Amino acid sequence: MMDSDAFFVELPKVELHAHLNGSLSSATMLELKRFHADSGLEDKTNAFFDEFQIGAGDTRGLSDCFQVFSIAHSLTSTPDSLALATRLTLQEFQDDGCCYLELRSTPRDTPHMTKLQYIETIIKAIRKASVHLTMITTLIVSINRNQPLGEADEIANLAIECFKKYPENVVGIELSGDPMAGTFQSFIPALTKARGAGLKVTLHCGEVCNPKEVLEMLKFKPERIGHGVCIHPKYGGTDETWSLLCKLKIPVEVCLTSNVNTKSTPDYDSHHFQYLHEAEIPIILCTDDKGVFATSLSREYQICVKTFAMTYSQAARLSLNACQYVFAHNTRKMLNDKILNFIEKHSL
Ligand code: 6MZ
Repeated sequence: MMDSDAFFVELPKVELHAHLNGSLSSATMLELKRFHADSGLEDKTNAFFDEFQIGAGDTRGLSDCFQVFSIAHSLTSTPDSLALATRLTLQEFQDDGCCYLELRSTPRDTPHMTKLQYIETIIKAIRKASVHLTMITTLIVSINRNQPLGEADEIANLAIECFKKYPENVVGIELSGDPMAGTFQSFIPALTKARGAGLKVTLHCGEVCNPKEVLEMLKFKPERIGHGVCIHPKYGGTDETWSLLCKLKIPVEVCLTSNVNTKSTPDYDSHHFQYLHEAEIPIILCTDDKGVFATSLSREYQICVKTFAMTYSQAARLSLNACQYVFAHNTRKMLNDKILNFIEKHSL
């Protein structure tokens, strides 16, 4: 049997919850800084570059975490730097053994591009990279709940436009951003419109304690939810939120290190993963922001196996199960076969 690091890298995995600007590794950030310097663009990151990563013992929590993304944003404000960030990040996910990536990102107007150009730049970078990568990548368009409602509506319209124009690239829409900002209710019209046009929906749900909102979100029946920390009564949910999730069995994108480092959960041992697992709620292990939290998907699998005393076979089946929930339906069989091949090859 190969060593643990190699096993979890080689295991074909699907990544379904990765924010582009949170996924920039230190190496990618340095490359982007060099690119900025070579292009003669102003670089405002010098003073606070070291603050981009939030490690386990960091004093900063979830609410502080939303400030660090502006560091990445300042390095992805032109079409060329955004394309470079996308290309390097895709390569890193493939090098870590991902066979399918659903990348998500929030379109921004910058002095150098409009929101539409932002989305199209990422799509073009994905298409270009797919010529030499074996990993399949699709895009989920993000709405930040901190933005004014008009902006959410504009982004939903752009997501629909791009979904029609690039159906093989754009697969979904999601709601993220500081969970203390805005209300889910106010985003329902924009999300419903996108869903009506055929986009799949995933929502950051229960990242902080707010049972009323969790109920509203579950009743909306998104195709998947992200985090799902405060749903079980032990974690700030209620009997009603938990029993509804158990009834609907909405797949949860679980981000272990993100939850620990932002202190949504005190440590790995007490992570709600075990409750979801026991209740047979579908789980997809994900990284969230692999750059900010200095992690990788193979590392998340390793942590999961170590923390919850799982076998390699159970870990491989977690990956196999996850591929049923990818938004690009037409890739499911191919992904399933790829992971099954790995399982058979290693007699798991
Ligand atoms: C909620 C998060 C997040 O979109 O610019 N984002 N939203 N909870 C989290 N948990 C830690 N991590 C990242 O990537 C950065 C954006 O993703 C969302 C935030 O809106 C952040 O600004 P993009 O590529």
